[in-house]
Amino acid sequence: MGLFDIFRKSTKHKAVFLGLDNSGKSTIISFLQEGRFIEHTPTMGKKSVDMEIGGTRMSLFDMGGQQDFRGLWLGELKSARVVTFVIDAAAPQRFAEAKGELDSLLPAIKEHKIHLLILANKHDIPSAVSLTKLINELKLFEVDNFEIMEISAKTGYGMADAFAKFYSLLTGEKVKKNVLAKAISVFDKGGTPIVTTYNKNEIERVAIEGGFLVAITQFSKMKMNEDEESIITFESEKNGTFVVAKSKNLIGSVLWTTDLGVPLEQSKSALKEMLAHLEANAACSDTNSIAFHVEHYCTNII
Ligand SMILES: Nc1nc2c(ncn2[C@@H]2O[C@H](COP(=O)(O)OP(=O)(O)OP(=O)(O)O)[C@@H](O)[C@H]2O)c(=O)[nH]1
Ligand SMILES: [Mg+2]
Repeated sequence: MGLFDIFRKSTKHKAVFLGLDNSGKSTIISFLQEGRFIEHTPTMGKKSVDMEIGGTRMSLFDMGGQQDFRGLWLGELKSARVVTFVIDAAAPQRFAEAKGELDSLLPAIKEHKIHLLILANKHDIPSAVSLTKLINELKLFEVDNFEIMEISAKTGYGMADAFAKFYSLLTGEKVKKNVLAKAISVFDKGGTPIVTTYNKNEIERVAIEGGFLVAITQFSKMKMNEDEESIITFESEKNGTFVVAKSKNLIGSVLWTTDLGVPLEQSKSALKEMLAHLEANAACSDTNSIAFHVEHYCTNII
């Protein structure tokens, strides 16, 4: 190992992902890397994943959560800046066990001045408990200094906010999630609206809804091959730029404006990624399922 390697090592930030087996640690890490849900088998022992974002190198340690591997946790924790402790919010029968494991980590977390981020995962499951209930049931008010967020590594709910928080804790740099659209609307392939979601500050609801309809109507009139990858923009003087794209079963549209501060290209990719996510995860013939998945995924875009 040369001097340069030592230098590079010292600038790499380490985070350790802990929590019971089946809580979703590996799924969260792969969502952070790929921006989509990937199914995993249980982690045997530990796995480390390197990521580089904006020139910052990060090592994420994905620790196996099964009883046999929990003895490895403390050894990795000491050199970490952040511990992400994942809890399956839809498994209340395992809350006591999760709390027991968390409590056993707290002295080392305190001693080494490690940031603690608790992720209440599986928010997509209807029986998942609320954050307030989780805090009460796990008596988290007894823990000093931690952050807690609600996410779903399956639908993407809250993932961009969780990543922004994670990155800030890990690097000390303040980052904010990029808002990539003012509004999002999804239609079936025949052009019937299914769901429209607005940026919470948005007041021009009616005008925007009208704008989406105009854009979709124009889009539908265009002659395109069934499997042609098409993404088209429509300028609206009043609202901004409507980007429209289709996937196999759906048509999606986002409203982009210059004041978002992100390039149009980024909003276009976000739209394409959202459609791919919906095709893979939602039951495309069921409008309720599409609406549910759009609402969840949109927390990453608006
Ligand atoms: N519904 C739902 N399922 C999820 C979510 N996150 C993970 N899962 C599922 O939960 C199971 C366990 O996920 P993993 O990421 O392998 O869990 P883990 O914490 O890494 O488990 P170990 O490696 O054994 O410690 C998998 O079947 C995932 O698909 C989520 O947000 N919602
Ligand atoms: Mg795992």
